[in-house]
Amino acid sequence: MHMKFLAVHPGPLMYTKIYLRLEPLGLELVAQAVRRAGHEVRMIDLQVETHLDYFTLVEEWRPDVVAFACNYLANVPEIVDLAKLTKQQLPSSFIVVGGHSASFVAHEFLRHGAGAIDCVLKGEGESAIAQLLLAVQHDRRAAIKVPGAVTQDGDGPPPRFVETLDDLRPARDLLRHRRKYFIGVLDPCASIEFTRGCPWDCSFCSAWTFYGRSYRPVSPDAVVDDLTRIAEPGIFIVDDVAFIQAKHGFDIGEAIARKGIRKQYYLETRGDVLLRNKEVFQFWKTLGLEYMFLGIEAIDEEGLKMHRKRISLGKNFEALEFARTLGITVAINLIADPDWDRKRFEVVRQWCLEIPEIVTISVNTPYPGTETWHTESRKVTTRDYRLYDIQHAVLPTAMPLEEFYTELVNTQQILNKKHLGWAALKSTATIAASHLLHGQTNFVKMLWKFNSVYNPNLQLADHQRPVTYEMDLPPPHQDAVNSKILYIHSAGGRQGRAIDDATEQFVSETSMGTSL
Ligand code: B12
Ligand code: SF4
Repeated sequence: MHMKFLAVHPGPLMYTKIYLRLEPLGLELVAQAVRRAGHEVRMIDLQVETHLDYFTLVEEWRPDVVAFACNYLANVPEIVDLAKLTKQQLPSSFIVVGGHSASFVAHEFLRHGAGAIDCVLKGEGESAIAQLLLAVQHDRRAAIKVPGAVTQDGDGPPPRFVETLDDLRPARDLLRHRRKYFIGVLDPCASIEFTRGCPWDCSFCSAWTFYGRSYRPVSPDAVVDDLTRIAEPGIFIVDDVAFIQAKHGFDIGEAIARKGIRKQYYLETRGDVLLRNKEVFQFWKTLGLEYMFLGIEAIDEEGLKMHRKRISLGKNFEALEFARTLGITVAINLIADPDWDRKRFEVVRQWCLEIPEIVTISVNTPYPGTETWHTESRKVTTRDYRLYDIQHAVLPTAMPLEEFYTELVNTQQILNKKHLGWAALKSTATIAASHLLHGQTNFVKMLWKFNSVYNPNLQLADHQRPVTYEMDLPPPHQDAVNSKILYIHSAGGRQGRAIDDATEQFVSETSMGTSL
């Protein structure tokens, strides 16, 4: 007997309101795994549809299972409230939540749900969802036997990896508003995955703790097969660090060239990977690479060390120099620390003005699932999930909070002055005109939105909102990594902390199925 499965992506975040809006690729994979198991599947993305649309769909279609994707902490309260209202509307429905953040705060989710959330499915969703649905059909209490499941009865076995990333294609056809997804001038834009996981271990990041420091490539054939089904001209490559393995990058590129596929690409990578694999990036420029994001994070050695980026400042600057020679748009990110004073912001502002790149600035935020969540000795000033979006200060600020936000937004304004509004339209006038002609308004609308989204008074007011759901604090644990409490998928083999040259060589040269 088949069931009706409704996959739901929550609403937009502060980030999404200005820079980009992307299709929920992970949820599409989960949806496809469910469809392959013979169930009827629908999907709704609340980044582009309303809560009213959602409740209307629930009322009319009456799904047996509602599955929410939660990659971001800031979405937790919204999902808990939606789950509660859904359970009232459809008491017999089974409600499950999955994704990065859901995996790291699984027990809290169940507690906030007060009975409305039946299960949190940790880890890679496509590996266990069909098994979970079998349990839901026959004996709901058996859900606890599914790998990765956390239910009101306790924790199931640890989550398992999918056997291969090659045999499942995302259910892209289930989204009703595909033209709403964009990043900058790549409008409309689809997303694709070339590899999964990251072998580095930056202290502020949870990519490696989620995937147990494994790193797995998708085969070039599978990538090309997926690409040929994508209608959009823009492609966001979702890999945390693109082209760590030069051979894999070349193989995919050559397969794309052979097929004659022409797209425009966006990717994210590290400075050291860029320098080591220059030819791959040069090759991809010829294939249509348009945008690159480099996680620079700090412009001083001390900052890089604090985030454990395992790269020197000199290398990062060298990487920037090289990126400029590629003739593509380069964006970088810097992490502002709440202890920054006015002088520090001023230094960063000057630096941002001197370089041609787009600079985004985030706020150092200990995030559940990261090492800093356990080791950050400063006490967090709030446990409101909605403020954990790396745009708000959740650690004590050295300056009064109001001044911190004023300085932060003034620094972020550099981006506005350099790259948004009229400045950007001048340099991208032809692109913008062509988008408008094709009815694509996402990019052009975004150019004028900065001031209405980034505003110190609004940031400050966000701290005053009543808080219904508060997250738990972690027990202080200075040795969180070695004790393995951080991992969702268990760490596959790599025990020590150091990434030495030999390991890097290994990561870059092994072509398939690396699991460290
Ligand atoms: C695209 C993206 C974004 C987009 C969001 C677009 C969108 N609509 O989702 C933007 C740019 C807005 C964004 C912002 C941020 N992001 Co982000 N983002 C990504 C990125 C690059 C790709 C996501 C993706 O499509 N992955 C591929 C799919 C296949 O994987 P997936 O979504 O994780 O889905 C799998 C599982 O999570 C699970 N799953 C997912 N949904 C569901 C649902 C159910 C029901 C089930 C059972 C399972 C399940 O199964 C899926 C298949 O295996 C990831 C990195 C990555 N490579 O995953 C980071 C990542 C998810 N982001 C992250 C972070 C930290 C952020 C930021 C906080 C800061 C930042 N680093 O930019 C902000 C959040 C802003 C805010 N206001 O809160 C972290 C993880 C967050 C966490 N919870 O621990 C990641 C892993 C990056 C990283 N290295 O730190 N991000
Ligand atoms: S910040 Fe980038 S390099 Fe560092 S662990 Fe996360 S994904 Fe890997």
